[in-house]
Amino acid sequence: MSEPAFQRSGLGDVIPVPADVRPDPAADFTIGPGTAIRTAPGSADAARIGELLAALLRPATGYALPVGEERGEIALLLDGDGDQDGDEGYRLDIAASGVTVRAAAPAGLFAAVQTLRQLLPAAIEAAGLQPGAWALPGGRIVDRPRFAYRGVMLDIARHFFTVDEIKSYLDSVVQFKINHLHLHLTDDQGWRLEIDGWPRLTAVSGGAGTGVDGAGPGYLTRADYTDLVTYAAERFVTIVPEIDMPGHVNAAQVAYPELTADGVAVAPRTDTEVGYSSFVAGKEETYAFIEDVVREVAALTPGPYLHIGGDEAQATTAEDYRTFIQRVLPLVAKYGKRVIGWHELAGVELPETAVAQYWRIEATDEGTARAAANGSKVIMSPADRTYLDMKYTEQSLLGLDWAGLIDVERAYGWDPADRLPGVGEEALLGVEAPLWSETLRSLADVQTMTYPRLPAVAEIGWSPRATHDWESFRDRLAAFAPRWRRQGIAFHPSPEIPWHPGAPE
Ligand code: IFG
Repeated sequence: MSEPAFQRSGLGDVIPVPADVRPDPAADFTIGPGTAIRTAPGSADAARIGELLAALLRPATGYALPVGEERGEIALLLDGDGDQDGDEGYRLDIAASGVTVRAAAPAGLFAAVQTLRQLLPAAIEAAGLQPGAWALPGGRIVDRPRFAYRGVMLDIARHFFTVDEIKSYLDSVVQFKINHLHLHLTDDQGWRLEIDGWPRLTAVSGGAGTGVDGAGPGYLTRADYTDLVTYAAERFVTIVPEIDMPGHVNAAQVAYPELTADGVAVAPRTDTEVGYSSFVAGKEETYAFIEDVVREVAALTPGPYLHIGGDEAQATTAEDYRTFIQRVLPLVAKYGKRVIGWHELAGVELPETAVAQYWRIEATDEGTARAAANGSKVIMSPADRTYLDMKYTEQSLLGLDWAGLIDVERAYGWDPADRLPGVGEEALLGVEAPLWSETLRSLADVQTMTYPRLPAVAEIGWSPRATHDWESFRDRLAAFAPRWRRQGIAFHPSPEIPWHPGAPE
């Protein structure tokens, strides 16, 4: 019986489960001291991905694992079939002679690297030398995503998280082929992105004492944000910045009283109430401010999306909400971005380029269904399934419970194409798991709420619907305990899962 850390993975023991798995037990490949990594000739992206793979394998194996274009038993090639593979698809062949990855685009090579990582024994995740036998199970995987948008959202307004914490979070989510990170940058309690020309947004509303219970001073400078966007792009993750409006704007109004109806500054808020603040739809100052913010955020964001929030605007009349959204939509387009908004936005006529993010728990939503019928895409984030800030059980110390308790099985047991009448497969851009930070104070808290439920949403977003199976997912998830322990991820050891032993407790 081999030590659990070297428990063999089957070729399909991957999360998200690959689309097509054909084991060939006679074709195992063992990475050895002389193994090299060969990358597609002339591709800087492939070379960079080769280096990322080598960096994952070198610490535990102690092998040199040189990366080059001439020779290598592990080959990362860009000669995939674009029609079959799409941007993120890949074909992975593991044979006794070596490993060949074929993809049409670099994102497919990166996806294959995440699969390869999971096919090696858990000990590969160790930061230091392990005795080894680095065997990969033989056979062929042909894989590609069901949905293009597979996201996670981090709320850095209620509680601020540093650039390093966000990078660490990114490193963990890409293992599960998550490819969008939505940053909730502004809310009632804090404004967390520096905006030229409006310095008080961060100087005042990103300063000491801001955040829920005054816990989270901090903000991203322009340079920080650019650093994050670059780091994410190198890992094929698109950053989606959110400036929430017309509600959830108390922090902006604390900094700039001209953004309130009577020009009188409002008090900072460190509680968790929602729905009490609103921009003034009838003031031109509002739109001058928003245009400056949109212009700057768009200029700093290479990704195609700018999220304008739009949720819980209880302090905005329906007429003012309509006026406001109809003024802001053209501003986002003017600066070259596609709008994403929480699904309340769909109460207003939307251009079909706009994306509605459904987040509630009701069985139906007329606005979202209408937007889908008009050609808009929908991101499915039903709070009763995907909100990572919901408690696992009543005993959970962290999190809220307004959308109900979400254990791992509940996070896994749904399908986005069945969630809302009128919003079928063809209307779905994908799925996203939001993590609100009212009750979170550390990266460990973020990890505890994220793992093991995000892998469930990641599998729903990537794997073919026909592969969806709770027992299979549960057993594949069990193998991540030793991996997450070695990675220092403070996951919630849910009793639903038969976690594998191994690695330092
Ligand atoms: N709803 C609010 C969030 C946050 C959340 C906590 C959305 C779109 C409840 N809006 O979810 O700001 O407070 O679960």
